[in-house]
Amino acid sequence: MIHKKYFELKKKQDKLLAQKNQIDKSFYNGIYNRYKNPILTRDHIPLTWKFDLNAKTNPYFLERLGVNAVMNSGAIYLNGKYLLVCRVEGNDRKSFFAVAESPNGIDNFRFWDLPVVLPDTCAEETNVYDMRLTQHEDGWIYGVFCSESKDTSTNDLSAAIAAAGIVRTKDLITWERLPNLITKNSPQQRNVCLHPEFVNGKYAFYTRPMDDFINTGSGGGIGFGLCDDICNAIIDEEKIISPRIYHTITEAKNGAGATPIKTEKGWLHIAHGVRNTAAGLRYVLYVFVTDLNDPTKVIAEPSGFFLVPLGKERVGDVSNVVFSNGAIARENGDVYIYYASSDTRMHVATSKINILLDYAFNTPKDALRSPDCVKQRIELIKKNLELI
Ligand code: M1P
Repeated sequence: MIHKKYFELKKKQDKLLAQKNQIDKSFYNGIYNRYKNPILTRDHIPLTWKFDLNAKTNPYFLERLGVNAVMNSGAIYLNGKYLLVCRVEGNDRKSFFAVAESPNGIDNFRFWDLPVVLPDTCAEETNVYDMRLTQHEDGWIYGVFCSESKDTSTNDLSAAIAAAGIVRTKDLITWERLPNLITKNSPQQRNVCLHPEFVNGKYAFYTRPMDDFINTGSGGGIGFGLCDDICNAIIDEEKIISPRIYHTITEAKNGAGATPIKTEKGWLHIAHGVRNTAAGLRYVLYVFVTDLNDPTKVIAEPSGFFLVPLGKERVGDVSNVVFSNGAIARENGDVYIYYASSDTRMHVATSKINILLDYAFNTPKDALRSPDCVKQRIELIKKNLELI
């Protein structure tokens, strides 16, 4: 017999899942819309994933397997649905992937009945998270994610090794696991993303070389590398295309975010940059565009951040963080940018390709020094004063 508390909680959850989302009109920058509600939180997790519903075996209706957070989600538009492959983190700190779908990309996200089951091919793998989905021109949908294992070469209990795991699928239901990416010159990798097209006949990856699990060390930024065989992916050489720069939003580290979007003017990237503060690391999103024929060549680099945590978004398990590893661009030019706030919940921001390109190409570049930045601003103000 099902415990009666289930029906009470289910009614409450159904109401939450059916809630319409609305543009938050208190925010305006002309570049994108923010929305009033997060699109996915731990309260959206099906009750069947957390409770034993049976009144006999769970007479007090206790949560048996709690869920802590829903965050960093890959995104794809498939068969008329907006699909997110979410990072769901259990109370046990282990993450797993789960697909949530929405009819319109901004609300009514519902998880599929069961979480994703990836082939368990790596005995030492302890945690998996942050999948980037790429609809590749070879016909497969690839998922590239962080595969984390314990670093057994040291006595430090927290030491870990991050590698890029690779899976592929046609339907997000059945997944084939391929060997992890090997980057010959980088001991660790996180935030790796597969480019949607072949480059010089090869598979192309955006990488994030790291010496260490947390600190990138000599890792200079977002890298780019080619490999011949996706079933045995080895990158001999990585070229840094979006470097870390002193006193900018990428000073501490940065990483590829959503799979780049192909536009008539170039590949549009939504990445994350990290700086250090007295209150800890601050993660923001930024944008750059690369050449259609040479994805290693940056052709637009607006200064500063694109999107930052605001209001309630600023607080969570890892506060002062926004992180995106998925966006959907529709044929009509609509863009849905999925981002997590403070490693706790998922949100959407919406824009249009032409607006994002205008932002990317017409926002001045970071002038890198206060005297030059103020000159940029005075130039803008003077032009405006002539108009008023
Ligand atoms: O806690 C913030 C983010 O930290 C990591 O990102 P990065 O490798 O750039 O530091 C990731 O673990 C990410 O999941 C997390 O959101």
